[in-house]
Amino acid sequence: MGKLVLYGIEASPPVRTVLLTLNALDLPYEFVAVDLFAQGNKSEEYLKINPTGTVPALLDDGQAISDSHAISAYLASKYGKDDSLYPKDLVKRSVVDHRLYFDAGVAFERALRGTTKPILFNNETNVPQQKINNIAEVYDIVNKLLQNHPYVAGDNLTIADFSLITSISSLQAYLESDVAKYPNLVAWIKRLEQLPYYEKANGNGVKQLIELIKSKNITIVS
Ligand SMILES: N[C@@H](CCC(=O)N[C@@H](CS)C(=O)NCC(=O)O)C(=O)O
Repeated sequence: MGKLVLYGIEASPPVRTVLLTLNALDLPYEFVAVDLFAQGNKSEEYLKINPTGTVPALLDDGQAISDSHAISAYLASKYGKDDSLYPKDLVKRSVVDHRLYFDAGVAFERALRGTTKPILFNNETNVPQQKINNIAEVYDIVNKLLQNHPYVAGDNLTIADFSLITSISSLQAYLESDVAKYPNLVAWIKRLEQLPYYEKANGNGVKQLIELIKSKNITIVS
């Protein structure tokens, strides 16, 4: 097995997705901190590993892989004892991929990063109501995905759950998911919180990110 080095910061949701995958697969790894506030992700050295300058990035025996969704799919495919986290069956895989792309484009990028980046990096304190509506829309969609199944892509835990839980647990900083409105979503969050590695891989980082966001004293404006 190769030597795995994960670059990132624990507060970052996509970094936590990879931490969940690494822990689920029981893989040893080295963690290298990249300080986003000191532009560590824009250094020449880091851009050689991930040209988009975002965290996470992974080195597997020197081979660079970027984007949490791609990294998780790679790790599960290469090191999974079976294919349950990322199915080989093409139809089942397409369902997992759908949820991964939904996270990449909508839950993480539009709802979470679209709201958080101006607050943490541009000192913005006003959050337009429209952004909160985007978050509610994500909760509504994921609640629907969970209507007949315990996990977002069906009856088994997959890497799609890891991607969406890191975004959705972080989005609670702006909008707490109401059990009356989103019962399946809230039950799923509780289900994932039971994973033995949850606190270590996601819980700690979520707390750090939510505390950081709350320290900025944001106001929701219509
Ligand atoms: N789709 C990417 C998103 C990665 C991403 O946007 N990471 C953020 C931290 S949460 C980042 O590196 N931001 C720094 C920047 O944009 O300069 C993934 O899943 O890995």
